[in-house]
Amino acid sequence: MGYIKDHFKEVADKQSAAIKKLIAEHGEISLGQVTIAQAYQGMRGIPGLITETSLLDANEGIRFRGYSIPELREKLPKASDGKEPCPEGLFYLMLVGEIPTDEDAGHISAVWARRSHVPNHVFQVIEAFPVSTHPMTQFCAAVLALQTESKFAKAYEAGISKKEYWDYVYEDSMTLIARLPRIAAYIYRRKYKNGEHIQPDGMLDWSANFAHMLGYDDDSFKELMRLYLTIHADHEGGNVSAHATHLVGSALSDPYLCFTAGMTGLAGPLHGLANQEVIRWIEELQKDLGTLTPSKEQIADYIRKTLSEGKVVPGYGHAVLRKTDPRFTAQMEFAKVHCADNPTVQTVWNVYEVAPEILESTGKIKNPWPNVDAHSGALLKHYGLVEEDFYTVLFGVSRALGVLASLCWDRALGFPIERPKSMTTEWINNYIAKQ
Ligand code: AMX
Repeated sequence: MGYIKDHFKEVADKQSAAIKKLIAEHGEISLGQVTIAQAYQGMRGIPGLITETSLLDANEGIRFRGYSIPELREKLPKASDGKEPCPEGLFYLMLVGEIPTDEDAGHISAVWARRSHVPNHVFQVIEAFPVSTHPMTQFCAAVLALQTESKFAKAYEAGISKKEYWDYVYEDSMTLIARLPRIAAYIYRRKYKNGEHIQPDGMLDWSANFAHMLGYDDDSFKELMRLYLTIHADHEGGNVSAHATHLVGSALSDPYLCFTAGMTGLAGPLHGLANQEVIRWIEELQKDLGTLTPSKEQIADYIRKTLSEGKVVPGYGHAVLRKTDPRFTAQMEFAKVHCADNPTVQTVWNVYEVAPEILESTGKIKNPWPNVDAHSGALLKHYGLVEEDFYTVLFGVSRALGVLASLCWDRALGFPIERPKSMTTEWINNYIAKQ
């Protein structure tokens, strides 16, 4: 375990010193101005957060430590039987900023396998919910229940130095990530498979073991999980799940509490729940038109109908992105190789052909292109994982990698409690009057 943690500390200490110097020398440089409109409209475009793990370019999409998704698919270590990147390698990259060797990624895989045992009371908490409870609610509650295991919370109570925070946050993050697949699979098998649970296989990598515990042992589904859990991991710092995790962490809440906050945000339909919404929208479209492969004209009419009912077309639009999401493209490429004949996949592609023009023509949608959620449901359905209520949990398991790597950085860099200034509309009116 030691060498990756030591290496992280080495890299973080260097960065911390560089940041101190940067603030001392350039701290007064303005990053831009904040307008009244931005304060009312979701703080869009206000540069106010530092997140080291990834950076989003409005046109190119996400880059993790400078690497685009196609580059990650090429450069990150693969499982011995696979071609897709392993999320273990992406976690290493986000944490230390370097592409890992096979050995580094294998090491993380082994640590996660070793720490994957979930204490019994967590299952009891899950079992206390009616089976009908949404999987994201069960997931958030289970992560919260796991908080009893927090080394950071115990160490803080015992009175540790600020300099040691990062160490315990790192340990908690590694343990939490290790346990998430088992928790998620438990919720899945409880809700949809009569509680017939599947024991973990310690010989498999993190994603393949997750696929196995869910009940899908097909090699190409394991590959899909590796890709899925890699591309959903991080999307810089301002999105709801990343920002919520970071914000709660700034109060020195432990990683379990922080990640729960991130996940309750991911559960919203404008964020992570969109993957569930997309596939429902597509299936309703297929049902309404009585065919699995409606024509482009029929799809266009259906999109117009959705808009006229005052609803969003799920899977389209983004607060920052202004082009097709490369995470959509990566899934499309995967589908072309593994399931190009699937009618729902083809319908996703046909929606892609017609939706942008129609959305653009409304004149108000800033980004008419598909985001990550526009494709994932069709792929999961293809492999038989048909229970779309569960899709956001898959997203959440992946998102842990980015937000927890970032949380390690937050504590290693000694970031303070976050507390932006808020105003009342009365204050704004007085301010305008004084101009
Ligand atoms: N369908 C219909 N209308 C849309 C739309 C869509 N896909 N995307 C944006 N709009 C509308 C907005 O509702 C808003 O309308 P209003 O002025 O009447 O309130 C207007 O266009 C301007 O919005 P915007 O600036 O383009 O978007 P935003 O930054 O406010 O919101 C997002 C971004 C993602 C919430 C929005 O595009 C949306 O609701 N998309 C559908 C849901 C979705 O796919 N979410 C997943 C995003 C990725 C993720 O986090 N997983």
